[in-house]
Amino acid sequence: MSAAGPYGIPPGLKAGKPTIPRHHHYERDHTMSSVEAELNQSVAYTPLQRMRHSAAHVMAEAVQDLFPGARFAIGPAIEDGFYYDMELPRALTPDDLPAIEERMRASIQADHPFVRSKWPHDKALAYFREHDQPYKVEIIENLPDAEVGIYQQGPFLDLCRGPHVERTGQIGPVKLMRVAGAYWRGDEKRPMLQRLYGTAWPTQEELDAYLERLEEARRRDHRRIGKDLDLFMVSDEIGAGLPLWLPKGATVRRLLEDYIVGVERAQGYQHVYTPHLAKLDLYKTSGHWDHYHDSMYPPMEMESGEELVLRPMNCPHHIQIYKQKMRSYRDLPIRIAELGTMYRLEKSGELAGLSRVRAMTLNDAHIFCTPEQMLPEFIRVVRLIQEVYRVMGFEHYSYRLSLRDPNDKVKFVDNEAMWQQSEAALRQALDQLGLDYSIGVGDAAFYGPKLDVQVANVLGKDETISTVQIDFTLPERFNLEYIAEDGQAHRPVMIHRGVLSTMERFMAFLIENYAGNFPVWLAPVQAVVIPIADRHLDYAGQVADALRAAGLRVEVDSRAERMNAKVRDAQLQKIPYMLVVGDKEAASQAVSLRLRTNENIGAVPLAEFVAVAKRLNDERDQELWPASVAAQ
Ligand code: TSB
Ligand code: ZN
Repeated sequence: MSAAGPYGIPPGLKAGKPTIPRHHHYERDHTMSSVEAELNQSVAYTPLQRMRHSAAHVMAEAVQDLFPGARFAIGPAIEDGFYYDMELPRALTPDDLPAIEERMRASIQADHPFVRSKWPHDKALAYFREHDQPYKVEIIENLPDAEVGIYQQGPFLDLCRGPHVERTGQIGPVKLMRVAGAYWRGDEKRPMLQRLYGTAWPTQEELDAYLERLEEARRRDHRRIGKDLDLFMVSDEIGAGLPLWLPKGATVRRLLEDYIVGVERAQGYQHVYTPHLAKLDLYKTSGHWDHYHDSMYPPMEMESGEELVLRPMNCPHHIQIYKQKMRSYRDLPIRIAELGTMYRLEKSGELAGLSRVRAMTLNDAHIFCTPEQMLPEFIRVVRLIQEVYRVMGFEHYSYRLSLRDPNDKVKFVDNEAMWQQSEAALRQALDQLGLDYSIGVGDAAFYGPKLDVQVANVLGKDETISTVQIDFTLPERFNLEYIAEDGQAHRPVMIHRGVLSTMERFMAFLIENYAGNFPVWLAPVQAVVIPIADRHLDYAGQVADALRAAGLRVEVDSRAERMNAKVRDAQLQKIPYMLVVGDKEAASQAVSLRLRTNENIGAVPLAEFVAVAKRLNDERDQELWPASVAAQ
């Protein structure tokens, strides 16, 4: 298994270096786009990055030519391409891109050499001042060196350490992608610049393949599919990161919740409901306020002086339930589960559709157990995760052992012995399971290490779905106890675990994983009955009733549209089954079955269709229709 993702998207396509339109119209700098990074990374450039960095200069040359007075900031190579941040006399639109591209091609055609020189600090300052390039001036002012690097190709001269290709003719096929806003030096208080993104590849085939991958990613993007299939929405009037689940998305969510709650019940979990708010003091005791403060909504002060917070995690609530009674070793393990709603103040630039939100419901549970039970309980959780992934048909995922960063005493509790002990326990469990895993230093929870299950989204970005965490910290902080066989009070261990992740992130991943083609059991509408003429409406109603009686979700398309249009619409909605009914079908109590894949199965007796669809549904089968059930 690998985290490379099921879409053939190379690890290169990462969020933060986006090449796909986003909802936010300004970019946050996640990686190497700071001025310092650009100036320092020259050494690290691969030949491809060097070529792309040269393409950025050629793009700036074209912009300078088309927009006299343009001021340039920085223009690095990034994953899959390059950008340049610029201040222009007017805002660029997508319509501007072809003209800029054309000038770039002319420069590439002209095969200008990239001429490198070193200028004394003063000379460079004077030059860029004279040419009204304040951003370059600011960069030079911050450079300690006595000399600065200058590169010139054709008419364009730039402050740069390089390296570059030798001649513009060595730049492969280029394409400009889009323009976004970006603050100078990533600082909201500095000017907003225009960031023009482009890509360049050694060959046209590679460029085409890249654009095709992007197109496929766009087709699978859960934000787009979520809209097309009416699954969820966001509203400016509600707020960023606060998604609304529409009826169809809510149907899928409820099915997932029913499924996971059933599985958990069978495994001895007890489900609870607890409030989304608690006193701030609770989170001071737990350590959230000290270590997780940045992700918490500010406290609300009551008239009584009491301070309440929206909970960022459910653990302290479940701990109170554990503490409600004196517990004996005979009661353990106690597995308290909840579809627990929680709120995290994620940074606005990091919000992404459903996959990173601020209001979310976690398929959460906390297992309270004896130290001896910890290993077997941990292993049971991992097996549960594997079983759920099998049912979901997930193939591409990987395990990450998430450890603390020993130098970070702010994000992680400072307790050397605790970390040693919990990491050793986790590694022992992983060895016993025989799992391959990577290590994420700094990815632990503040209270303990985790095993995270990682998938890749369509943007190629790695994200965590399931998580299993060993915690010796919170039992200590909340003074948890059980009476052991020796009659003495002992400290239990806590395992925090999420199997489906939050319903939000899970839904985002499901949509992208299936490209919106939910398996039969999860499809919001499983079948649409399509009467050929109005006189078939009665029979269509009977067909729908038969499906509903079998627990299937069905709609009748009684619109005055042509049959083909109805079939096409049902396919666009990715409804698994289209049941066309006319005179023949009505007379023989049959349906003419067409699949969303456009495969035409033909006439199937109604009773048989219902039986097969019900079986696929009830067994949560991934198969759309068994090949063995053909037309009669
Ligand atoms: C498992 N206390 C534990 C719990 O008991 C906990 O909250 N762990 S967590 O912080 O790792 O979050 C659990 C899961 O929620 C993550 O693995 C991730 O899949 C999901 N998640 C975290 N933050 C977000 C977010 N902002 N939007 C959507 N899902 C999120
Ligand atoms: Zn927890």
